[in-house]
Amino acid sequence: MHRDRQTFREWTLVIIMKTKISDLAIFGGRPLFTTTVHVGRPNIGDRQILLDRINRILDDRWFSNNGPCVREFEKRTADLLRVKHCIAMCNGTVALEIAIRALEMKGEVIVPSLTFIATAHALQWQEVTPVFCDIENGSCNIDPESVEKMITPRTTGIIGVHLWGRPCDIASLTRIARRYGLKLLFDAAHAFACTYNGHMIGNFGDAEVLSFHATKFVNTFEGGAVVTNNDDLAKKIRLMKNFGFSGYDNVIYIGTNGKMSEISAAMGLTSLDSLDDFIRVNRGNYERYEQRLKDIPGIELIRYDVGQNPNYQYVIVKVYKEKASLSRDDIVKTMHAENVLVRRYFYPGCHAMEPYRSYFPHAGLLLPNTETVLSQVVSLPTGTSVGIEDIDRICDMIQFIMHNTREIAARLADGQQRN
Ligand code: T4K
Repeated sequence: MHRDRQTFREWTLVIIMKTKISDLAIFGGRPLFTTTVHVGRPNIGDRQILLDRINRILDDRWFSNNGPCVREFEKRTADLLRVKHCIAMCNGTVALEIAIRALEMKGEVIVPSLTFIATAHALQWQEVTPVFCDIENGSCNIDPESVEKMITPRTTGIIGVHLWGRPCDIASLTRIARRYGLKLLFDAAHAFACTYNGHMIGNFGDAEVLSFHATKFVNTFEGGAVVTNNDDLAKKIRLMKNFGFSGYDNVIYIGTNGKMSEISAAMGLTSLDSLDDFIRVNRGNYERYEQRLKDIPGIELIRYDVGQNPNYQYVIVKVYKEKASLSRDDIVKTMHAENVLVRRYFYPGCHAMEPYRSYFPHAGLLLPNTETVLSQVVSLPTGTSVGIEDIDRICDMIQFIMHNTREIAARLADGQQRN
């Protein structure tokens, strides 16, 4: 891991102090980094151990269909999360689709709009209508009060999302689901290895869905899983992800191909080996951002609750335009010019993307908190490819931008940016 960070720094570091507005790359200055600094660079773990695993896969000529690496990855994940069943899949979206189908969600299912589009698409793909509810102002997670308001006779379920790895209000959602007889699924794509009131995420609702995409805290290149304590549901999901095969030549259920490959599982096992290192690095990065950004007016870092054992995979700041005198989008544009590819996760919200935008053109009116937060959030680079020195430079730049917002805004309004 140390080598990954070293290589990254050698490639990217050009020390440029910004002292005047014209030093900003957007106005013609030299960019702060010579190559792009990304949000979501994959964590790699120990390269040699990964290559050894891959060599074994090649020697054994067993590449897929519930091979030894997948079985080990499922066992280690289930043990870590202290959950009975982990069914590994080819990605988190297919895991969501299969879980939705296995739970027999139909009609309408309530989801927050502030999530990655896959949460909504997985429903629509199963011809279930996603009904978008609002988020809580403080936590930015699904608001149980808003959920309750959206329930109709057609509602069959709720999907809660642990956005940016911070657990949503599981207790209230569980109460609502029980009261109305609804299925409860959690999209835990961001929350691998996190806890909720001392219990591992993965144990709540009817099932929880994980993503092991390259950008995730633990990755399998592409991958996902459903985790559940329900034996019957686990059995059904296992069949569904393998065409419904129950032994040779015997199909007993409609299914699809949701299997994880051996090479993916090898990467997942290597990620699991380094899990504590990933958390340590992520936490160090987050704390550095926290320390460096705390006194900068107009922005606020969204804090993790240390008691919930976060994985610190996302570092998110909110920009308050009223205080900053510069919009979030102009800040993003200015940082992109410096080769810092911050992201607006998850602008513009699922309700503002197709096909939902056309289906429910006025959905935004019912989502005031979501609309506000969507105009404020910026996701900053972190993970094992980002060094503390990189973070210091990014923070110096943010500080410079935030101290010169009026002049930057005026120049942008004047069309002075470099194209
Ligand atoms: N639910 C939630 C809440 C999710 O966030 C996701 C996935 C899912 C469900 C679905 O799970 P999967 O089916 O994906 O397993 C990225 C990911 O593609 C997506 O998986 C992830 N959420 C989402 C948060 O982020 P984009 O559209 O931002 O991807 P992209 O290509 O712009 O990459 C993001 C950044 O990562 C870039 O700055 C480049 C960097 N990157 C990316 C890849 C793939 C790398 O440095 N190396 C890489 O290999 O969606």
